[in-house]
Amino acid sequence: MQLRDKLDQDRMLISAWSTSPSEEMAGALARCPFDTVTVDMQHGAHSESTAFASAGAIFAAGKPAILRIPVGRNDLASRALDMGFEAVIAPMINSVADARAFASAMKYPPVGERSWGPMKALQMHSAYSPESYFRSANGKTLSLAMIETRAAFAALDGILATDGIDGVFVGPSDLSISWSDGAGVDPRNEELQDVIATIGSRAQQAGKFAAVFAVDPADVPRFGKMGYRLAALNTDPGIIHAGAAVMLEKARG
Ligand code: 3PY
Ligand code: MG
Repeated sequence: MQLRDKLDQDRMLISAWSTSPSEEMAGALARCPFDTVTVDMQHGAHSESTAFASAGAIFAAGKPAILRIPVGRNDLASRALDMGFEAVIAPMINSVADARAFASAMKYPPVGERSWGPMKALQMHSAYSPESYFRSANGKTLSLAMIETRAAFAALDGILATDGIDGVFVGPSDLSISWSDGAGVDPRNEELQDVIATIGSRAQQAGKFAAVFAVDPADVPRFGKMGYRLAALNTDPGIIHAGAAVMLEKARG
């Protein structure tokens, strides 16, 4: 099932977060019971080649793949869709103009200016003909604009109203830096919770999806109550550390 269809089922989806430049590791994450895997090219160590190979490994495990592009790399957003990623997260979307440029790379005309060439995506999703892929791509692919600064929060309604933007993705670490005017980084700061809740409810009102990076998995049910439909959990090293801690505690009695 495609990511868009899973999101339409109205339950909280959980994504793993792949930072290690390894398709084997991305495939291993996809074989865990996550709903999807996000490959991070902004802060993760992925190159284009490891990211694109990871999309194939994630797809082979029966899961949809999401790519986070580096700041402003809208060329990679179109390319990610061609390579079979079903959603793209764009960091630091701080204005309606940023949102429009991102949406334009993600959607075919008349919504945007995505150029034709989804050869790998067509191989992966073999139920599509070129014509049926073209007709459904704008509706099935997801453009998620990151809200992670005060400027983005101020522009939120305009970003949500932008044609071709399917949802927002909250980055609580950068948001905490911006909110404190650079005083520190504290993604679980109490003061931010109201801001995160407001973003969730405004996205719902606008008929768009809200997603968030969850530093602590214990926060995910609360995000669900705020209207969020997708939460990304920690990074692959974090997941290995957490698993190792559980195993070692058992082994050492
Ligand atoms: C942030 O919290 O700033 C993020 O970008 C999450 O990955
Ligand atoms: Mg960030």
